[in-house]
Amino acid sequence: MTDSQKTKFGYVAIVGRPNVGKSTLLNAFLGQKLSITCRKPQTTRHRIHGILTDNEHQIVFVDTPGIHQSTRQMNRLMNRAAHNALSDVDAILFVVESGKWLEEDQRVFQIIKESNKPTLVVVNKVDRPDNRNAVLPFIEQLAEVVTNTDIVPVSALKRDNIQQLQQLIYQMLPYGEFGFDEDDFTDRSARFLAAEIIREKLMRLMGDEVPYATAVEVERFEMVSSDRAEINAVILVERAGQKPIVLGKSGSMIKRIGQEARLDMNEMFGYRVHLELWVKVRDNWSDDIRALKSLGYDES
Ligand SMILES: Nc1nc2c(ncn2[C@@H]2O[C@H](COP(=O)(O)OP(=O)(O)OP(=O)(O)O)[C@@H](O)[C@H]2O)c(=O)[nH]1
Ligand SMILES: [Mg+2]
Repeated sequence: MTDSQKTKFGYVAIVGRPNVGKSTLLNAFLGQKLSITCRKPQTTRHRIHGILTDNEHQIVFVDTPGIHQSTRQMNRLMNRAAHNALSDVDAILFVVESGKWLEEDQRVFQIIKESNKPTLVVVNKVDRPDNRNAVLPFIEQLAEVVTNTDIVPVSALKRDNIQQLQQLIYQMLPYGEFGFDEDDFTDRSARFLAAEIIREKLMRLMGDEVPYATAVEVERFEMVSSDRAEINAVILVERAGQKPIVLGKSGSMIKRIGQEARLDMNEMFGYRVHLELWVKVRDNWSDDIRALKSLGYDES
């Protein structure tokens, strides 16, 4: 039990348009990988909590799907997950990409303003060689748009200025007792994290279209001894024609997905994992609200 006068505890949402580096930022705070990342947009589909604790502070970071415009059911649920995240938090990190203020950023900023929560603007990717000289002018321009809000340049990838950002977040946190165990680092189950790791490999290893038509369902996750788990997972695709693409030539693609996922799982869980993957066709799962709910996309 912590003393509520001495400790600070709060929820901090990480929001922004797709691909600005929100999940990379969460992982930088935690000093380890929790949330999956990819160079392609719309990688994060579910809200995920990452918990960071020191002697006096506990921050629950809420990583959210990038807010964007789309009418597909899954994308609507992803947007809703991001919106819902805002109503329950104590503060917001609004992540933008250095040198790139788009209409989508403006839209996200509007939503944040309406929430009336303490906000920091995080200008990410300042390490990119193509815009290093453009960082200062960008911040100056941004300051005219996001008035009365602190702007903090960082590189989530290189973990530059993350400590300083953390100090600023501490100032925004309310006093209160810790809400989680000091050893906890996420609210998500190993089962969920296993599915996400597989989805990351699909995003990273496959072409530009098929990954968006896939979902992952862990059907079995069993500790067969104290240091060994057996995991069976199904990769869902929307159309029969996508199945051979996920399998690859003589099964080479799914083999690689399985190998890379298993290595990440070994590291994340700290025990050995035996992983079996299958591919199944489930027609239009991404537009089928019932299928989406069973896959954990509905958070209302
Ligand atoms: N150069 C550079 N690249 C970065 C940085 N932060 C993130 N990236 C890259 O940007 C891409 C997107 O990163 P993510 O963390 O997946 O972005 P996101 O905002 O979570 O994206 P969604 O979940 O799709 O909304 C990845 O290729 C990252 O490696 C950074 O500080 N510098
Ligand atoms: Mg993400």
